[in-house]
Amino acid sequence: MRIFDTVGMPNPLRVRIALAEKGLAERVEFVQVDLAAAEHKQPAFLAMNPEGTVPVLELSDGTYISEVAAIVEYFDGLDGNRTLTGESPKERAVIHMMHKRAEREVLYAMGNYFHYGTPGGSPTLETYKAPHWAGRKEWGALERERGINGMRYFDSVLRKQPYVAGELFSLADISLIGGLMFAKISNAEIPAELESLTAWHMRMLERPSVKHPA
Ligand SMILES: N[C@@H](CCC(=O)N[C@@H](CS)C(=O)NCC(=O)O)C(=O)O
Repeated sequence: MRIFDTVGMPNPLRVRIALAEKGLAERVEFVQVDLAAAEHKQPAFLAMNPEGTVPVLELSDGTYISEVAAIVEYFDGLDGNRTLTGESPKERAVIHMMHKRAEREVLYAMGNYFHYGTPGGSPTLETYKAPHWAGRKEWGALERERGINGMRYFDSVLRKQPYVAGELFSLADISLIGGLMFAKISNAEIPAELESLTAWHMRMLERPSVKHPA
């Protein structure tokens, strides 16, 4: 299996954390994609993933799987022990819901802030991100606010339970970790009063799969 990936970016990191959690790093070869040069917006890459984003998983039969959640779902099912995406219908549904909230309210919000409200990745990459749109900076700033509100929501969740989806670490935690990484590279730190979110984040940063992702 191959993963088209860019080291240091939050979405590929989510898959690398999942691989470390599952002990599957050895089964995967990583192929680096140059985001700064917009390699992922060229026809050869778009044929694998029309969204033009990393990561993309290539299976040995030529199937391409994009979307972090779909890739994690695949790896989590390989050993018949779904530790990241849940076993029972209820576990699977709650993890899916909380993962979507983390993705939408923090990761995508802060990702939009990064691309539209800050200088972003590189001038070449940002050419693909509507550079001439007059309202881009204002929208980026609104997305930052949305991301901070998302942090407030997760602080309230983590006041009551140890992990984002309940009692166990899951894909939902991985997605929130990715969101906070986007916040960090955009200089949108967690507000100091969000103590439960901050404590959870410190704990996550010490977790072996997060400290040493694949
Ligand atoms: N929905 C996608 C998002 C992937 C994504 O946005 N990846 C970023 C890297 S962190 C990317 O490729 N950005 C380049 C761009 O948007 O042009 C997923 O879950 O895999």
